[in-house]
Amino acid sequence: MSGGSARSLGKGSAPPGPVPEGLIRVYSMRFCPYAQRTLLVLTAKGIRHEVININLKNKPEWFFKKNPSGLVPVLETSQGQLICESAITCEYLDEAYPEKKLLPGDPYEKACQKMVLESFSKVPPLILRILRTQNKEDCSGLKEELHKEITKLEEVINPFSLMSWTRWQVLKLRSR
Ligand SMILES: N[C@@H](CCC(=O)N[C@@H](CS)C(=O)NCC(=O)O)C(=O)O
Repeated sequence: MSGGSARSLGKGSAPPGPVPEGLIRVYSMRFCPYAQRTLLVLTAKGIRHEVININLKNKPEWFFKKNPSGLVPVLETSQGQLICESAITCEYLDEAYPEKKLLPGDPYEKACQKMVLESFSKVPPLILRILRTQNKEDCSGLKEELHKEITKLEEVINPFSLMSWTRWQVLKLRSR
């Protein structure tokens, strides 16, 4: 992997060249939880990739050709194919690099994993909304909602991995 900690490209920057053969590129932003999904899958599967960070507050003009909605993550292959939406990038990577499968083959098991992912998708925006809310009283409903979502997830995910991290984040938010 290369470029993960590189400076972000913004307006006025030169568009990057074609993706070298044997690599896949991910347009990312260092603190984006959605881009982290794609990066986690790339890492878990040992896929050779390069990262280009995008300055989301001052997006390069050329980035809209990669994804007209202007959102990261986006994957680009050496054939110039573009794939966006984090869940779709993850599934694409799992299918395009089948040596080490992450999603189960059984359709029901696969559907279950997608349901968990869909449920978890409610968590990052809630955390962001809480962090952005200045007035602590306004936050209580959001915190309650977050707690409810995490409790649901705890029933299906190993409590010693992702959930223990998320729980720790919630405890920190509660003590604010
Ligand atoms: N549904 C999208 C959400 C991606 C998303 O919201 N990315 C944020 C960064 S965390 C972004 O690109 N924001 C730029 C903008 O809103 O203009 C996905 O799952 O990929």
